[in-house]
Amino acid sequence: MESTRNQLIQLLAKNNEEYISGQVLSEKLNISRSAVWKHMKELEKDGYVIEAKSKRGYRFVSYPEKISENTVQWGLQTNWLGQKVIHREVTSSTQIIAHKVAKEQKGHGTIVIADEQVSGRGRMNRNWHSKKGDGMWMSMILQPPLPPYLAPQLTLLTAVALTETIEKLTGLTPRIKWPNDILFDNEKKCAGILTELQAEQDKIQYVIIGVGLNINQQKNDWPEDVQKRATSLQIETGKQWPIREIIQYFLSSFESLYDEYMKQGFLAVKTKWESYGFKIGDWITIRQLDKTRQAVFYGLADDGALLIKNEAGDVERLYSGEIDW
Ligand code: BT5
Repeated sequence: MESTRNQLIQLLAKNNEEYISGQVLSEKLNISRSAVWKHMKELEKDGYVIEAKSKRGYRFVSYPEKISENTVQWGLQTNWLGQKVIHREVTSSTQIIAHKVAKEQKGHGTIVIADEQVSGRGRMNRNWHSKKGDGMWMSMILQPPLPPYLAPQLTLLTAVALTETIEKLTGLTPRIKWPNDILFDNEKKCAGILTELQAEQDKIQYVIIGVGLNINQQKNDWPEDVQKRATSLQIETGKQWPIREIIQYFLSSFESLYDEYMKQGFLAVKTKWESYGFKIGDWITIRQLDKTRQAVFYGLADDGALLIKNEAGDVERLYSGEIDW
């Protein structure tokens, strides 16, 4: 059962910026008018700006910038992604919560967001530094009707949606380093993607896509080893950025690309990915398990594999590994 407070926020939010009378609110929520007034005072303490006019009622003028289940949904322009939001101020990792929710109730489109992760994780159990209030730390639960071997395409799709978001909102020119990093021409990384999968042999049960984007960090917010490789939107532009709006823009961008991908296949993603791909046409170093070798990076194959020309001149497809230069 939803709390009275949340129902109140939703009623006011649905009404956009129009007034809604205290009488109507008290009837809909089944509470007295003075209880409505007390709730309004509590909301104001949380940063909601509310206008109250006699004979007309109440209306929201603005929402607090801080992230919450309600503020993420206010003005969100998606059809299915983020229609359910789980928010934590502090958690170990949003991936862990998302796995638990997906196991219990599936929840295609549910997102989990945290202000801070104390054990944020990258690939291969590496650490992902996720300080309080400075970034977008989010996991999306998806149930794509796909065989498991196509799941890596979703990482590439996410990278495109994230890159488009950064480019559109900040005017920066981000690049994608195969398969999961977003960086700039200075080779500093501002975002990473972690795709985790629960699957049967030929069917995905669910995918959790974790996205970490550094937004308002300063260089000395990170330990030294991370400082060497990391950057944030604030460092690149010299400006603070509103996290809530970035989350909303990203969700819209992801949803429309995902819908297009489901209708038309990977080609729509591939073309966009290649327009942002880092070092296409250059010599790169490929690391797979304990083997390192050089090759020319050609681009993506039609299925999303990394297409390279090895030193013997043969073209190969790679499905895993890491690249460097
Ligand atoms: C990634 O791993 O880039 C995937 C990161 C995914 C993070 C999200 S946040 C929401 C969700 N919940 C989680 O717990 N995780 C996901 P990988 O390619 O393995 O990169 C990890 C490496 O990046 C580390 O070994 C560090 O060197 C570096 N690193 C750590 N924190 C960083 C940061 N905030 N910014 C840039 N680089 C960082």
